[in-house]
Amino acid sequence: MTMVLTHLCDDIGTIIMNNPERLNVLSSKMVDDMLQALDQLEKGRARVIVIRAYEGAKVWSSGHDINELPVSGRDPLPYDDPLETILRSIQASPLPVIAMIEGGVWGGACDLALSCDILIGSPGGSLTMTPAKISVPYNASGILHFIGIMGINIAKEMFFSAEPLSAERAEKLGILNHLVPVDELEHFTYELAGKIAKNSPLSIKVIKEQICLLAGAHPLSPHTFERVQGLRRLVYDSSDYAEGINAFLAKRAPLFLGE
Ligand code: LCV
Repeated sequence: MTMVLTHLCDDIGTIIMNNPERLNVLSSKMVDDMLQALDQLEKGRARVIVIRAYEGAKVWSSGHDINELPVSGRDPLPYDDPLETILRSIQASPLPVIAMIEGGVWGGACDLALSCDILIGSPGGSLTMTPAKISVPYNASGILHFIGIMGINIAKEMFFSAEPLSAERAEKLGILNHLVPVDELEHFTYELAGKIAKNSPLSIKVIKEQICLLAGAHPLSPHTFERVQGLRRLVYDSSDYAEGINAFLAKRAPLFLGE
């Protein structure tokens, strides 16, 4: 039985985490189903993806399946851990991914939400980082991810206290892009997704990867610099680039073909 529901409508793909009994725990089965859904949408007509929980969820996701944490002596979050795999897949997806968040987000599910490109939450929701609660060391890529998004002091408070960070405070800190009343959350999310879906997929794909490459603020290796230049050339050499300009000048909606 699949743990996720997948929809595609008006070029917007939706992945619904759908395991109420276990509060959308990110078990290896849930992650496998999410990876399959992501792959299917990326290969299809989707131009943007929304990741959400089932309607009315009090918990968006309760994080890594504690039952699947390895017994002592082994790294609880190795590179090939299912949770780490879905985080990298979302970050590397050529499509913009929006996290539509209602309810509580726990542990590794916070990293999942933060791996999305845009986060939209509602009052009453929260983000709780739990490693210190279950004596997990977390991992370098995850910690760097938190520092990059929220800064060192807030990351320390989240990891050290394991206390919920309210959606209201997360929005003030810029962790959430938008805070929307829960009864408007779906409409707001899909309205924004629709606007993104109308823009050039090639330009968005290339800008997303450039942001990812440059966000680490590490000195640029020659490889990274050349990769960035090559990505940009992909777009300004494309017919979509000409179409975007011609459509604007002709005062008509652009028809992007992704090439
Ligand atoms: C397995 C679960 C889970 C769960 N695993 O409902 O970030 S790290 O490093 O910490 C990383 C390793 C990680 O992500 O670790 C997991 C972090 N997540 C948590 O610590 C959250 C653990 N869950 C809870 O604190 C509670 O379930 C919350 C507060 C989310 C909801 O509480 P509530 O009373 O509403 P239950 O606790 O009764 O949960 C319903 C069922 O889901 C299971 C839980 O064991 C229970 O199963 P049973 O009905 O069989 O007792 N469950 C919830 N979270 N992460 N199983």
